[in-house]
Amino acid sequence: MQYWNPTYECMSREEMTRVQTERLINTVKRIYHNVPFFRDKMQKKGVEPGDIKSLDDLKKLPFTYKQDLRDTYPYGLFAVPLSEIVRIHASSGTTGRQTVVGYTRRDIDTWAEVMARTLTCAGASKESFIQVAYGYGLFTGGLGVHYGAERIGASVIPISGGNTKRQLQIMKDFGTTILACTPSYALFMAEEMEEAGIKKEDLKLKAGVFGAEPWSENMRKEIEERLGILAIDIYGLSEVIGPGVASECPCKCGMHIPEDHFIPEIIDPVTEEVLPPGAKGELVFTTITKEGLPIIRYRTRDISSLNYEVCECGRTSVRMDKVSGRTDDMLIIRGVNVFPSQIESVLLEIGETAPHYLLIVDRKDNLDMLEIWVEMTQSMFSDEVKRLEDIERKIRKEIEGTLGITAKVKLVEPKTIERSEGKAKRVIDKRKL
Ligand code: DLL
Repeated sequence: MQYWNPTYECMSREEMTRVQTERLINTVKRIYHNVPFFRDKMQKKGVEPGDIKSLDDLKKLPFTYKQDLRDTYPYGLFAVPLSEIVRIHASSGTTGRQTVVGYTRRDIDTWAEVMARTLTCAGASKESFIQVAYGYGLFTGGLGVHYGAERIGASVIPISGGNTKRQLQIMKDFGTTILACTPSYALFMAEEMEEAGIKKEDLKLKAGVFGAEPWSENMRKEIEERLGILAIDIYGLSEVIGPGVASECPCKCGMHIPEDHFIPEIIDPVTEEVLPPGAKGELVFTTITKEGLPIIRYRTRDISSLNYEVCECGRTSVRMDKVSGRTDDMLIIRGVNVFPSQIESVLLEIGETAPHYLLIVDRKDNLDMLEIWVEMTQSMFSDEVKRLEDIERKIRKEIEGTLGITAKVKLVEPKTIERSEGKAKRVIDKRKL
């Protein structure tokens, strides 16, 4: 098994607790003195830096919300003078102001370190050719993977997202061995590849590091088969650092968190109580080495659980389960909580359609209606109407059986659902309009 930094990745729990405690105490002191917004929050809660003596004291600290970053836009939560900031990123979000994040030189170094661990998990080495098809720019995906890949000494192909034909040409000609992009874009590339007559055997591709959006086990299977690779789930968010917050290893049984930099917790999003290992809830992160924008108990809204058992790969770091949805984009349809990923799972399980779908939620006569558009494959397109109706019925029954909701299923022509080169848009909720 390959590790990037075995000292930390395979550290004993006692030693890790010692490292984390010391770093947490320092972070809280620093943020209390340097960020008035956070000092106010602590004072309102009646907590002082001196109260934080162990990891158990973490729960005494106030939470940080995305709204806090918006309220202090753009630089209000930065903990160093702006002259120390060497990079700024931002996440667009769907509503409200952008969330702005800043990095010091050391933060960029930390980011390269955690991304080097992530890429090593996927088998990357000095010999690898890493095609970075995440977007470069304010989004953290492109540059985050880029710096990690350079840290390893791999050859980086900084192509950014888009222009799929060119992506495939370069993948073939330059001998790309690792692909980095969103899972939906990977699937789109596989589709275009088949159309362009490129076979997976024509490529040197061995693995992919896919993340930035939720995806199911079935989607993984589909990508792995069609591209002939190992597909690894990688997780991250700009507020914590970007990609590099967690990554699967080849065992594919949860994503390892570099705990010497980020402390995770799982809480009940309603009662805000900290939940035990294994319990599903909202993921919360505290950064313990970041300088520019250290963040305490950040509410990610992502739903996951934590597993502290030592992994078969030998890493001792805690693993977070695949993100199963978000507390906020969870759809509630006639009182039933529905995550788009659950519907995706059903569609891929049935496997007769193309893996592209769109959920349209509307309200008619005070009743929620769910319509699922699923794309036909090219071969289905020439099928008899009766067979198509059978497939629609099958999907409807399966959704009803597993999720307990009725939906209208509509098979649409190949290529009608808009493709994304970044994060896929899977839901149109007309009820909000
Ligand atoms: O998406 C960082 C990233 C870039 C991660 C490239 C992985 C690869 P943001 O734009 O701030 O940052 O969006 C963060 O995306 O809170 C999750 O809801 C979602 N997300 C990220 N990775 C995954 C994943 C980047 N592997 C938000 N599975 C997070 C599910 C993910 N959701």
